[in-house]
Amino acid sequence: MDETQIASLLKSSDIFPLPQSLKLSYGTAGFRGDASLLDSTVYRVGILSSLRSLKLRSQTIGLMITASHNRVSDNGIKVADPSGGMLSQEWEPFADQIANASSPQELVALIKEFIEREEISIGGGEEGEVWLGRDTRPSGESLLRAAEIGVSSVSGCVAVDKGVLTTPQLHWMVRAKNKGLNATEKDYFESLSTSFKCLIDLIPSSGNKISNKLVLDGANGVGGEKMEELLKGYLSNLDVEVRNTGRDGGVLNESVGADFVQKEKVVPLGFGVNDVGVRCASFDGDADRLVYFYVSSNGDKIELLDGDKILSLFALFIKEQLNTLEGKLSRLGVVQTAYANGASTDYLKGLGLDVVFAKTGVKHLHEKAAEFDVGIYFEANGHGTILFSESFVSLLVGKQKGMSEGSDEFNAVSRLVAVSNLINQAVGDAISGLLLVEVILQHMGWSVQKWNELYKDLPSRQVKVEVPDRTLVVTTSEETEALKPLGIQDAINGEIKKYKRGRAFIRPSGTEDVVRVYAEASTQEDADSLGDSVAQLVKSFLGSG
Ligand code: G16
Repeated sequence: MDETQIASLLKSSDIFPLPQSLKLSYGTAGFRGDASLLDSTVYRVGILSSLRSLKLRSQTIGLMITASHNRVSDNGIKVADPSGGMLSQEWEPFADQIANASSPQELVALIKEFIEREEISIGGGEEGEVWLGRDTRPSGESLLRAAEIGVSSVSGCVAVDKGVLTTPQLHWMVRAKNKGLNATEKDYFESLSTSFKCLIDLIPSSGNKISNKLVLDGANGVGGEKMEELLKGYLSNLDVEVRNTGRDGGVLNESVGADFVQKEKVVPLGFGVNDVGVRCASFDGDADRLVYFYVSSNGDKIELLDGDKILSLFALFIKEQLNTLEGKLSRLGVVQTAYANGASTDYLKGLGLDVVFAKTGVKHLHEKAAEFDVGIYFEANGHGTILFSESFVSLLVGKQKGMSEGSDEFNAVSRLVAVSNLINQAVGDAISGLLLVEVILQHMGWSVQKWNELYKDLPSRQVKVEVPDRTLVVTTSEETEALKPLGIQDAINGEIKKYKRGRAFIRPSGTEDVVRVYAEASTQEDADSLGDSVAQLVKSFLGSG
């Protein structure tokens, strides 16, 4: 790194001093916090993204300004690697270090040491490119400017502002760009709508017809807006009414959206007694999570179809197509986390599927799903997708050439290839997930109620506990047991034993300043009581926040 580069970094980092006593951690999905404190963090992640692009031979990196399901006054950053997946976990410690560097001099020293270790060359004609996107948070625009300054403070690197996008759109575009494909937002919409129409055309004419009507809760965020664009420009025949678009004064994620609906299991704002029985869906604030629900008879309760149910529907459909093909061509596997409802895991195992578990965070699930030819992963909160290995898709396309057109086998291959184009291969995507759910329900001739009957969820409860220091909770790799504070797991086990089909665990959130408690039991009363007593244990071991 030459003197000009050092001077440029010192100068630009002077504009964005680290707020006093701010301690940041990369967390489950990037940095998050109160938006007013994040200028320096976003600027520094801009630098990191440029270095990553230089390291990976000028491939494009994505940087998304969003705090997803968190409140509107928060913001954050997610980084997309060239594959469209999350930033390699190997770079997270460096992200933590630079985000917490207390002075421009320390920041430059850390960068110097890192680029030497990683053999990244700056200033010798190498070029880097970072695509920036943001959600609809009011703080997004100025944070995006900080990111731009960070990116361009590294010699040879440019930032390209892609405007307001959903997180999965940016990941999709980055992936497409690095594969040499068309990578605009229009290409994204065209790819989704073409593969969706192809799947609709492949629906057997003999099946049940179901109501097309869907009501979508857009969380007052970017997802509702983008869904409307898709409907207007590409899929005008789809009967989707979008509510909570943010245009009518509603606040992002406040009593609306996938996180609210899934955690609280209540009707979001804007929905009620007039929607009883209708198929409804919710996106989260940056549209990477999707859940379905329907309002039950009294108008204030919902039946929730969470990520586990979406996973089960997808698994069933994919398995049906694979079974139609002659010979065993692929390894199909599913990935869940400790939050997966026990009944869903039993159901999936009952289908004869390989079920594996990963730590919370799509970066962990994605990695495991990529080990299969077709890997389906979902978190109960609605974040997930289906990964198709490229070699498997090529094998399918090759085999299809020898099949007679219109045969069951031929159609099964066409469906699998269309699904691989419809469902976002980069990351969980509420829009593409919704389109796939819709087409599978049409294919099966199933109402949302019929889909819900695949299995009955065990009653569960989630509690957030505010404590002075959540990092004191340390768990095993699958997060099912707490190793620290010492003694807490024995106390939790003591509570679990009191309930039939009792299961509970605690873990520190990686996106909010809370310890999360999950409890499950054979009745709702028991799940509530187990959740409350474990929350009490957390308070007594860690103190109240
Ligand atoms: C992010 C991650 C998800 C994770 C969620 C909650 O979601 O992408 O994989 O499940 O945070 O994480 P935690 O329990 O650690 O707070 P999002 O939609 O907020 O980006």
